[in-house]
Amino acid sequence: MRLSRYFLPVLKENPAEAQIVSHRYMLRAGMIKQQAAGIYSWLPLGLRVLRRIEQIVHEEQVRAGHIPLLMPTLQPADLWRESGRYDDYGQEMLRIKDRHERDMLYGPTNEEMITDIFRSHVSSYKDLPLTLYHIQWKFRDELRPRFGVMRGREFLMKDGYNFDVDRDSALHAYNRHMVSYLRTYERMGLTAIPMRAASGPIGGDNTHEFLVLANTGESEVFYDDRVTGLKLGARAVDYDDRAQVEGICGEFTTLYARTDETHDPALFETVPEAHRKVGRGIEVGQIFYFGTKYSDAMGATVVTRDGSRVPVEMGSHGIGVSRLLGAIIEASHDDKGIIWPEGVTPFPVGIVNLKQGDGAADAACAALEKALLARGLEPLYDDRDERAGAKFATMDLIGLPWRITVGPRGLANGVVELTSRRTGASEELSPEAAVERIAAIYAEHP
Ligand code: P5A
Repeated sequence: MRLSRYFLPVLKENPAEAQIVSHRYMLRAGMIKQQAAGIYSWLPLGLRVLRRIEQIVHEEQVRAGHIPLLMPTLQPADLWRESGRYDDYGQEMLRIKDRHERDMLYGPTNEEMITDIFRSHVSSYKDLPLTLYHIQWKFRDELRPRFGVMRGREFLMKDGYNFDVDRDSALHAYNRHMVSYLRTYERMGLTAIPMRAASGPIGGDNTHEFLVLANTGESEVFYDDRVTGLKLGARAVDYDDRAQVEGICGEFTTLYARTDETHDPALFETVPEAHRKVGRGIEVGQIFYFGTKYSDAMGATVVTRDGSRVPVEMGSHGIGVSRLLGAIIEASHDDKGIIWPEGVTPFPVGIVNLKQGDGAADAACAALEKALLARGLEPLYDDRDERAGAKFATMDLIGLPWRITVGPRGLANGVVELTSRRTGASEELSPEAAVERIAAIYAEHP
């Protein structure tokens, strides 16, 4: 992509309404535009990151054996009357009437609708286990929408729902989600700690939230700081292996880590003092096991192996897809701008032409662009007729992890400069070697 033809409306000034760094940088980098409180347009650069995050979420869900579908944003109120939540949900639910005066709502979550799909089509244990998920916009009329996409009213969520014949199988689904989420967040360059939580309006008593530590987080967290060193890494996971998956969950949930809702001061005291930490965190996901709460209320039953009919066991599992952009920026930035982890960056590399209009520099940039594209790596080429300083400032603000700088002086010696946004370290190398290096870096971040 050539910057001269792109739509990247960067702001020079700090927007007054943004209280936290991620919101400020998302506005300044031309990623989002607010259209109403808690409701945003996703401008091209923001959309590219959102799509990367969605892609990683999809890949890890499919790897865990979960199946995508797509449910609508608008739902009939009658489904929610069946579960009793139409009245319970209160003012957070946006209620709408259609032209026939039928009560509708903009879905804040989809437990009822997925249970309705299930009961219409599945009636035997032979079709289980089954986990269906989608990535879809939600609406919650939050009392205090704030911090940009972090607490929006309209926001993008991955929500998945498991259906199992018995409790053991449903707990395996719960564990499978925990492990797939750990991998998902790691691929985005995040450390997200599973913490025992409270279930709120979703229900059930077995639930974990995933928290990214950040001073600007909305939740107070209490933890043994050794949890921050745990990594799933590249280990092979067999999602059908109940013992292995349960073992990994044990590894990540044994050390003390809780939100203020479930904090147990006496138990916390047993953590060695040097490891006892209190901080703040951003909730980027939550998983729930709630058994038969919805299947009982809505009559979703299956025939078991012995011929009896039982309500299906369920859980639901969510990732805050749009919130993740804010969380990643909170975790990865400096005073010049965003620093995208390779896994989610909108473009893998930027090309800065120090002397637009110089024949050799223009040709070298075009050749680099072509060579990178041939490797499936689309660069953002700053081909504007601007000062070098302005080009660097834009690149630093939008946070591409790598930059190739091309100028007549280097080219005379056969070199370009490759710079890491994270460390600021630069090295000179031939254009071909720079392409190889970028390709090698991204081979580790499919
Ligand atoms: C699980 C999936 C649920 O709704 N039902 C379906 C369950 N869980 S949840 O914890 O309420 O939401 C899941 C994740 O969505 C993100 N989230 C938000 N993101 C941006 N703005 C909001 N207002 C908002 N509310 C929830 C969080 O990351 C949460 O973990």
